Amino acid sequence: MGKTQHRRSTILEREPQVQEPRRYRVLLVNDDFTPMDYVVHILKTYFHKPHDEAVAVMIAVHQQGKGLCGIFPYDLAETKVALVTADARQHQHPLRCIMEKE
Ligand code: NFA
Repeated sequence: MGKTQHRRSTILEREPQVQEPRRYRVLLVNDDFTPMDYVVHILKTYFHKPHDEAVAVMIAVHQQGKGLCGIFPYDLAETKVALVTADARQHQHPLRCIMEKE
């Protein structure tokens, strides 16, 4: 024989052929003008936070400059950013909502 024998790998041995969908962090960014109560309202309305959690996230954003609202698949993250941004602009607040890869 002499030659090394290669054997085909079975489908179960190969790399998985699918990836988990990427997820995106949606964040609020602090500013000097948006009222605290309005930010709490946003967190309750669009991120389904209970009152105390909404207050805690708002304070974290206020103190640390940014805060996590949630982690979502791309389309949902994009939708949340668009809805929050539209709401803030309608109320003439400069609040920024951004998304970043997890
Ligand atoms: N910093 C804002 C204020 O003092 C409150 C705020 C919190 C704004 C979180 C944006 C995000 N009114």
